[in-house]
Amino acid sequence: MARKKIALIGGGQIGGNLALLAAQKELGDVIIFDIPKAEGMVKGKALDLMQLRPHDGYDADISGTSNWDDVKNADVFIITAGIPRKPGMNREDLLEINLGIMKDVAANIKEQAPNAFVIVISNPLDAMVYAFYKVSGFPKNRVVGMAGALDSTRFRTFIAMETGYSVQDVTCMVLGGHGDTMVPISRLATVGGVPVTDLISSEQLKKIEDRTRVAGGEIVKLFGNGSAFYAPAQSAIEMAEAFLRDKKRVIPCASLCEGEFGIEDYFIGVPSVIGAGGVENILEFALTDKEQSELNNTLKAVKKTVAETDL
Ligand code: A3D
Repeated sequence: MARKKIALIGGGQIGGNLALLAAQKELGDVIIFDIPKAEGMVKGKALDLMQLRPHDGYDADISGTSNWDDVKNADVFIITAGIPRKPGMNREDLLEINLGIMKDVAANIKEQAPNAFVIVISNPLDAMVYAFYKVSGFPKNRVVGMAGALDSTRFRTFIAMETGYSVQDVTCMVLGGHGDTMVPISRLATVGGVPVTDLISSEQLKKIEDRTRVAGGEIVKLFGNGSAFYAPAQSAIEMAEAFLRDKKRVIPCASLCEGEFGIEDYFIGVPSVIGAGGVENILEFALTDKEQSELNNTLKAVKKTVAETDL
């Protein structure tokens, strides 16, 4: 069977790590695409990664390019094209520049690979995935945003750090937009099936929720120039793997809601089933009044940014 083709649009910090993880997981051949100015950089990264392969013995091909023809008929696209935050910036501050880039990228992907599954990472996430959807005209099941996967692993991490138990046994989800209004659903968080609410105090839990909401900003501040890239890359690779291996994973992702959770026609973080059909389903469940009102609040923030796209 021919190997699958994974196209990474944007070969910066996240793009480079996506390439490494995709190759190590043997998801398929990897093409790192970037603008002509960065062509040498992505060709160099690709060559470096090719030379890492003998250690693990995998045969995936990794290449760098700035020619759209090279990503023709790729199975999966992961888009990180754009600029990241600097300290003091909101994700929304990136809108103007990244929207222009996303429109260009969407038009090119539509032309080169009209049947691909597309994962958007560029920020402001909920507006960027919406923009891709509108410009490409792709069906909703083949367009998804990576955010909830990352926000949930951040929440998991902080719960594990606070309780001292294995991060592997922590399950939880964060819904809503990828911004400070995101909604960690603490009520359903567990450690090995035991409710977290029975393990730590509500004050401790509140601190963890608050840290989760600004976890991206905490890293931006430490870096001084740029944003997180290791965990974001792994989060997106899990989504790509779920699609390529038809795993039916249930991952919080920015999916197009058409009535689910009372949300109409917006991409926002909801539990999504990812398999060979792309986003195959959204798992709706009963929220408490407080959770629903928090979700309505985060939707307001998403609507505001989406309105600024004029799409
Ligand atoms: P960075 O290392 O700057 O890489 C971005 C790359 O995009 C650069 O190599 C650019 O040259 C390239 N690029 C710019 N314009 C184009 C274009 N038209 N076509 C192709 N490539 C282009 O940034 P990064 O990798 O750290 O972050 C990438 C994006 O992801 C940013 O917008 C971040 O804000 C966002 N991000 C999102 C999350 C989420 O959880 C949603 C987390 C972390 C970062």
